Amino acid sequence: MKRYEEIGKIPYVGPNSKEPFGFRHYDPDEVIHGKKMREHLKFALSWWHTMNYCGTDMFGGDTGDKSFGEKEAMALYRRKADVAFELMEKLSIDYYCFHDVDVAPQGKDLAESLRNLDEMGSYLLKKQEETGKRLLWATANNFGDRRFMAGAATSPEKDAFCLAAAKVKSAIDWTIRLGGTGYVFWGGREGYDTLLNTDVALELKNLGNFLRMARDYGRKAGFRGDFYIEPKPKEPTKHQYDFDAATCCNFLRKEGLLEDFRLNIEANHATLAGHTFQHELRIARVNGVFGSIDANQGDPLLGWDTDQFPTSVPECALAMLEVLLEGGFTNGGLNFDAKTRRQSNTMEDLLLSYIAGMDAFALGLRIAFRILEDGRLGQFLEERYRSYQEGLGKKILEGKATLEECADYALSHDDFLIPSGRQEYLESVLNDIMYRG
Ligand code: XUL
Ligand code: CO
Repeated sequence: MKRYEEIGKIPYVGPNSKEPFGFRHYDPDEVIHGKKMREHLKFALSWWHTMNYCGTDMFGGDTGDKSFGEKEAMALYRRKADVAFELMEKLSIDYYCFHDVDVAPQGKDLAESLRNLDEMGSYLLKKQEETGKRLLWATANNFGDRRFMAGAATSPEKDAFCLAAAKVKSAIDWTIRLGGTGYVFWGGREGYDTLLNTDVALELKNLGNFLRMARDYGRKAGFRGDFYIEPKPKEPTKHQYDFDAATCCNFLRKEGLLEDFRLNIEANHATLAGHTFQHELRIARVNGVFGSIDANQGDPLLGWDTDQFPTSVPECALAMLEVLLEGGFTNGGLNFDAKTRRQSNTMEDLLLSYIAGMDAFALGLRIAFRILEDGRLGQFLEERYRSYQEGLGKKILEGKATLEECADYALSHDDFLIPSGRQEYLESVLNDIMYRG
């Protein structure tokens, strides 16, 4: 196999090729239904996993090396930025996402950390101008530092709340300067491990206060993109406040934040919550808050957030179907919140993992279009709910019928059969469309 240094731009090689450093399904400039694949998919590189994660786990340290031979902190972060943009170029990825601490080293105090972020932010801006790559979204890491051990916005200590505010303020500033179209709040340690030491009402109130402050600041500073919260049920805390899409919708509605906030749905977070990825996307969609995707997959046999590169084609296809039914991405995109396995510890593995994930989603996109073109699944749904298309059914659906009216109707229509749901048939239709023998 070729070495990283010998690999240039990854070409589209088509489905029959065996070239490991080639795309079998992602042909970035191919136009499908009026849009280039790269515009349908809006792939983004996740800085934290890609540029910083070196394979460490609970039982052992790094297995990889992302120091690129640099010793001094700022030089190292500049070098990481060069490599990140080089990777995006090689992989035909147009966007990236980062936490403040991913792109700039921590200083001896907050002021120095913010100065480092300013310096690196300017460097990223220069790289963007040189390459045409863009920021999809940024966020602040308000969970790693020990001062956030009891949460950030939901910490029992207001100093932690304010430290988080300072970090979010400058991360929003840099989102604006870098032209990012999203700003993410993943709950980090916003949750609890035991009610014996937790005032849930106060913490939730402050979470709302925090998000409102951030929204007000961002809008005042000129941010026109979407704010996102990212549902996750557990890990690191036993009970994360942003459990799943439905919980997040309730919270946003209660706090009056639905105008400005949408959801960033992550596949592995969905399965940790006992849902499918498609379910979470659907719940976000039907509540009008679908925003962006953190693409990855979990392992059904492991009960934690393994953040694997997504390679399950059926899952990617059904996720892309939701995206297409939504009319495509607007401000959001597909961020690979995914890391290479501990044993996949080389730069070549980084390329191979992105290729695997991007190809799975590209194939998913192609299949999703085929599902729509085929029409059988759509027709079945239409037929199944036909009784709501006219007469009393239509009135019910429009919210215009009364309980008395329905009760009267039932008196002369209580002898009816529900048609079969045909689940197995529909699953075989999906197989027909996906696998063409
Ligand atoms: C953690 C996670 C985060 C967010 C950004 O599980 O998904 O990386 O996406 O903070
Ligand atoms: Co995520």
